[in-house]
Amino acid sequence: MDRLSRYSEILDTAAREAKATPQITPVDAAFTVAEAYQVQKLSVDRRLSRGEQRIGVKMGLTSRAKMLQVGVEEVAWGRLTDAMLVEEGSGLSRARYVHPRVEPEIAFLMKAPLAGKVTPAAALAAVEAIAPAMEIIDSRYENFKFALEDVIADNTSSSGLVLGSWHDPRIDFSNLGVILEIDGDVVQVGSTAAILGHPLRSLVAAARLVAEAGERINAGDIVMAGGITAAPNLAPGQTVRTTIQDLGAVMFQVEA
Ligand code: OOG
Ligand code: MG
Repeated sequence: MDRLSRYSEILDTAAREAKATPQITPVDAAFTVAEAYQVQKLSVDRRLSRGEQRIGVKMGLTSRAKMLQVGVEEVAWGRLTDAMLVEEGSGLSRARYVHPRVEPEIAFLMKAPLAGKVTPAAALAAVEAIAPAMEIIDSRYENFKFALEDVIADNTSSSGLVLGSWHDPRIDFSNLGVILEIDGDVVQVGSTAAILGHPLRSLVAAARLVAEAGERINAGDIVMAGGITAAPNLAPGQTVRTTIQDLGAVMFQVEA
């Protein structure tokens, strides 16, 4: 097995067994971003070969708060599958994750394909609807520590997403207030403007980055725009809720 396939197997196994694995970059200084995206594809292909379906893509590290939290200052993308969907209002099992965190996000539902260099207007025209959302991220690396190449190889920590109700995308969603509550306490506040100044810029970047990998965003895809605030840790017993101005709330519970 070649080196990249071996990394993909290690990361896929770490995700399936919810057991942390050492970072790649400290022992493989030659590991590049391009190789990391190949590892990501190989590891997601393993999931698809087990029957999971591709449902879209996610953008990561699109806000200052997120970049500062993990010390990586580069936007990255990852692949979403149906196995990551967590039903809104339901409970998720803490035991299935290594050290999960939650991020308030905004999700796009696409009605037309998008790829390459596109304008914000063209990106918006391809959007069917927007929803308040949360992403559950779970780095497969020990202590949630990684360099850019590591986190890309690890599918940018993707492990779950929760979607709220869909809204007409023609509303102005450039600067909507965002509140993240755990057990009724407000733990993070922010604005959708934290996402690259406007969430649409994240979709524009997604179209470009996905095309660089020879792929595209398809009609019917979900695109997660990226965390708006720093991501708090999840623990059993918590009720987690994100409310976005004009878009409503989305919630889940953490079970053992
Ligand atoms: C990397 C993934 C970041 C986001 O929305 O910024 C991400 C991580 O923090 O583990 O999903
Ligand atoms: Mg995210």
